[in-house]
This record gives sequence, C-alpha cells and structure tokens, in this order.
Amino acid sequence: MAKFYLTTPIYYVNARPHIGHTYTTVVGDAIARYKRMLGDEVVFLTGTDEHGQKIERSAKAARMEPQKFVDRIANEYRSLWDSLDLRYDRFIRTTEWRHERAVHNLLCKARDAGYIYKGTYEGLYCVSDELYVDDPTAEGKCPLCGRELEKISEENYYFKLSAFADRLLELYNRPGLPFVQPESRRNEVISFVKGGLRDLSVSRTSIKWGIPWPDDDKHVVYVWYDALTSYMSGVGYGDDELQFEKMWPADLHLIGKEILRFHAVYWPAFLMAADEPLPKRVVAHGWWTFEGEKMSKSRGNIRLAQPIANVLGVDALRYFLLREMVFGQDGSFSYEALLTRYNSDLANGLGNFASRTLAMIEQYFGSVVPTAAPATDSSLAALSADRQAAALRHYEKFEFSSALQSIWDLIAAGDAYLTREKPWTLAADPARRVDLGIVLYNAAELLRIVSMLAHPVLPHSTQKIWAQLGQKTLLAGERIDQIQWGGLKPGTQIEKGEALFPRIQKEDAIERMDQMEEEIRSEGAPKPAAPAAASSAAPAAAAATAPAADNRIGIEDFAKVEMRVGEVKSAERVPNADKLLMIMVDIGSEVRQVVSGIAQFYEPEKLVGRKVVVVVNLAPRKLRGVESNGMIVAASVGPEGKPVLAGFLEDVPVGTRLK
Ligand code: ME8
Repeated sequence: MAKFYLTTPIYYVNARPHIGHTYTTVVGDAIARYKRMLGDEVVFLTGTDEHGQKIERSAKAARMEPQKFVDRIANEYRSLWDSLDLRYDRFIRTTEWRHERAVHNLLCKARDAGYIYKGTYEGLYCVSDELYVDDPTAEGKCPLCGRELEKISEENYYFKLSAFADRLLELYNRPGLPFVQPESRRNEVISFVKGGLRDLSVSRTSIKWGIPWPDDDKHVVYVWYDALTSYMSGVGYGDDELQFEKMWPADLHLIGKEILRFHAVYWPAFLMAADEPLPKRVVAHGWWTFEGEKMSKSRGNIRLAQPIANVLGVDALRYFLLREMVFGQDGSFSYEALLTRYNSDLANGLGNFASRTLAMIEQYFGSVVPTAAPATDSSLAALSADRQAAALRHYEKFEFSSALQSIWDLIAAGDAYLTREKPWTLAADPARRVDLGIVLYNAAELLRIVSMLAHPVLPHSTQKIWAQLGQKTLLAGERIDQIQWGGLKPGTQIEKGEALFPRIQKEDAIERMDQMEEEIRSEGAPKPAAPAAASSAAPAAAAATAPAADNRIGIEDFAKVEMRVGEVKSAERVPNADKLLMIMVDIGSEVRQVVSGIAQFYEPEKLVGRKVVVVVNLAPRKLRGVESNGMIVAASVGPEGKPVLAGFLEDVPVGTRLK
C-alpha cells in the first residue's frame, strides 16, 4: 500500500477562517479522499500558525493573553473543519510542546552543520507577512502585500541561504516530477533564486511570542522557520521517529501562491542544511477574489463558508469551490455564480438525473433493478469508460474542474439517453418491457458510476445515491480506478430517497446567506460584548443572550461604539431582498444610508419621521450590493428574533450621543 502524506498551510490565528482557507482545505480533503479510493494510506495534515508579531498584536488588540487568544481561534478552525466534515488526520498547532521540540531539533542540526551564524539586521520589515525586505526597489512598501514597512535594527541569528542557490536550482530542474507546480510558479521561483539569494535572519529579539532560541532566550525563532517545521512535527519529528520515518517526506504541500517563496526556496534550504529529506512537491493554487480583489482578512472583503454550507449543504460548497476555480488560476467568488452552479449542475443535473432514474425503477419495476440482458447499450458503456479515464487523469493533476466536467458529461449523456429512449413511452406498451428494463438498467448503471467518480468531491450526496441504488458498502472503500461497466446487479432493491439538491430560489438563498454571514460576524472574532442590537441586515439571535461573565468589557470598550439619535428621512425596500430596507437617516451631522433587516416587520412609509438609535461608527459594508453606513439598533425578540426598534419616551434632539 503506497503512503501519501499531504498538507495544507497551517493558518494564522489572527482572524477567523474564510472561503480562501476553506478552499485549500477542501482541495486537500478531496485529494485525500481520491487517494484513499486508490488504496493509498493517506495522512492529511492541517493546523494553525500561532506565533509571531502579527498574532501578538492581534491578541493585544483583543485584550487577551496570547495563549488564550490562539486557543480560541485554533478551536474555531478545528470546529469549522469538523462541521464541514473535512477529514484531516493530524491537526498541528505551533504552540504544542512536541512542535517546539521539533523546531529545536531541526535548528540545531542546521547550526551544527555550520549554516547558522550571528549578525545584525538593519532595515525594513513587514509585520503582516513576517518578512524582512531588503529590496531597494520596495519604496517602503511590502512587495507581497503592499503595506507600509517598519524600520528595525536587530542582532539576529542568520541562516546561510546563499549557500543553497545551486542545489535549489538543481532541485527545480530535476527530471521527472517537478518540485514546484504549476509550471508558471516554477519559473517564478527559478528567476527569484537566479536573482541572487541573501542570507536570512531566522531569529527575533523584538518579540516575545515565539519559540525560544535554543541556548539563547533573548531570541525567538523566526515564525516562518517555526511554521514550516510543523509539516514534520505533525507526523512525529523529534517525538515519534517510527511514525516520522513512515510518513516523511511529505508527498505534497498544497499552498496559495502568495507563500510560494517560503515553501519552494526557504523550506527546502532549511531541510538541506539539516540533512533531512525534501518534500516531493509544492503545488500552489490561485486566489479567490471578491469584487475584484484578493479575498483576505486584512482587506475585510471576506466571505465565510458556514452560511453556504448551512443553506445549500456541504457538498454544494465543495462542488462550487472545485468546479468554479480552474486549479492554479484565480477565481471570482459570488453568491450569484454559486447559485447558478447549484441550480444548473446539482439540482437540474445530478439531482434530477438520480431522481428520475430511481423514480422510474420504483414505478415500473417495483424498486428492483431490472436486467439489462440480452443487450446493454455499448455506446453508453464506451463513453463511460472514456470519461472515467479522463476524470482520473484530471484528478491526478488536481484539475478538479476538468474532472467534474468529464463526470458531468456522463450525466448529460444519461439525460440525453432517457430523452431519446423515452422509457415512459416504452412503459405504456407491455411488449416493450424488456427494452424498458434495458434502458433503466443502463441509466442506473451510469448513475452508479457517476456516484463513484464524483465521490471525492461530493462525499455525502454520492454516498446517499450509492445507498439509494441498494449498495450496502461505504463508497469511500471502493476503488475509483477499478470501475467496471455492469457492476450493478439486476435484482438489487433500490430505495428512492428525498431529493438530493432541491431547486432553490436564488434571491431567497442569497438573503439567507447574507443574514447568516451578518450573524456570524456580529458574534465577533475576537468576541465583542454585543449590545442588545439587531444587526444591520437582520436581528442577530445571539444578541438576545446576555454576555457571560468572562466576556465583560470595560467602559472604554463600550465607549468605542458611537450611538446617536437619528430621524428617518426616507425608507424603501431593497429590490429582490424580502428582509432589507434602505433607510436614509439624519444623524445630526449628515444624512446616512443604512441597510436594515427589518422589512418583514416595519412598513417603510410608516418609518418616516421616526426617531431611531444608530450605531454611526461601523465600517461600511455592502448588503445585496447596497452600501450600509451604520446600524439601526433594535431588540431581537422571541425565537425568530423579531426586531423591535429602540426609541425614546421623551423627545430627544437628532444627533444626541447615547452613553
Ligand atoms: O500564510 N484564495 O497563513 P494564512 C485562496 N500561516 N486561498 C486563500 C485565500 C484566497 N483569497 N486566502 C487565504 C499563512 N487562502 C501562514 C502559512 S504554512 C507553513 C504557514 C489560503 O492564514 C491559501 O492556502 O494567511 C493561503 O496560502 C493560506 O490560506 C494562507 O493562510
């Protein structure tokens, strides 16, 4: 049995996970499921990157002890992956003691081999990317993220990166499996190394939140040296040698393209210095963009995975992420595209083909798979073999979008077959019963094969189809590379279940997802003490519960929320959004546009002239394409969170601040 060890990046815990992080983890999960269906022994690692200045600052901003802060966000990552059924085998946190030991091990081996020395760094540093920038063309801005650089001067330990240029170039140019993929990224790395490598500072004295340097605790280990080592500590390096020997080197590091240099240049050099085996390959994917920019927590333009999973199901989320993004390129995220895919490919495509096939077997053959004898449709069998081979070729190269296209070709062929053969007409003629059986057998067999092929991407719905087709095994245990036409046994009892992907009304789904996003955000990370307020999109159920004692805030936190008395000047419904009103509200200094989720409970025209309480210092955000510059405060009443607007018994001048 071949082993296959793959990793995602370990994610920073300075903010909660978004669609970008979910994407990489979904890709990893799908590859792991695919490899398991080939019979490989798979270990899939993910985890969290918990040290460094960025985290230290985030914890400080949240007024929390760093360890408590990182515990909380690491937990969020873990529970999100669990709730999405993303089946990692190892979850490594860089604050675990076994990880610290592994970092010391690797570092000491490099030091003992003479690749680490002491020196002074004076220059610019990007806190966000934890990167020294000595590029004279940088003009004070980080070349990776564009943020302002900070000037620092530190005595540090240096890693002799410059000693590895030749060996690295050899690695990129080795014959056979390329170390870096796709090709465009490999070229990028080659030209970076050819441009000249400078030694790299691998310790910091300016921060405390990190792994202490072995034998010199004035320094902590550079966060990237620390983080990259998690790929080894996660499988037992310096702790469980037996396990480590079995799993290392990693077969695949899956990353986003912005962290290519760390993985394809620094990491192999760190390993060469310590004389450890190198990972087999690094594969970089593109970015999800949202409204034209990279989706990222620092830009604040993120979308979350949970609302999609809650409204459309986990499989729909996976399908969209893997079908819509051409692996390696950037992809543009929108709810609109998500729902178009859902309705066309899942509801009308797979869902409909499954339900009509199963319904006809139920209706015409009493839920028993008919026999295909004396003939099967050889053209369908041939097409199936051809598309199977194509899907596997694409899976091998992680080209999920193309693999799914090949599988969906089979669904389209099945639909066309039913339309052409018209089993409903055959059923009306008792003399054609054998033909009817053949047609429905072929359709069901095609469905069985589709469910096997699509399993790595749609694990839950394909398992349901599998069971509906009367299969008693777990689909995950089947061999995806050994599918044979004719595997479905005539006489098998099928069971038509409920629709797998019910058609969904676009506007309604978007509204529900928007509302959930808003609710999750207002729960806060780090958790703000919620005033009993409705969110600007909809009443937040969570706001109805009193904050727990350990979530109490000081008056200075409360003072950060600027609430003022406003008067509604006009209100109208947001088109295609049942719950949203666009309200122009006079707050004394100006008239503000606020979008509020109260449309089901307040008639817009009756609001005009009403005094309301407005949170005026919220960052602007768009709801269904309409900008909202604040939030109207309401109580959230009852289990459905009915909003009741806050108001005053006495008359209060517009613009007055609430304290
Ligand atoms: O970089 N589109 O952590 P991180 C696609 N801790 N993928 C995205 C994405 C987007 N818009 N945004 C994030 C770190 N990702 C380091 C890694 S590894 C030893 C240390 C995904 O929390 C993508 O995989 O910033 C990217 O590389 C990763 O999240 C960055 O996560």
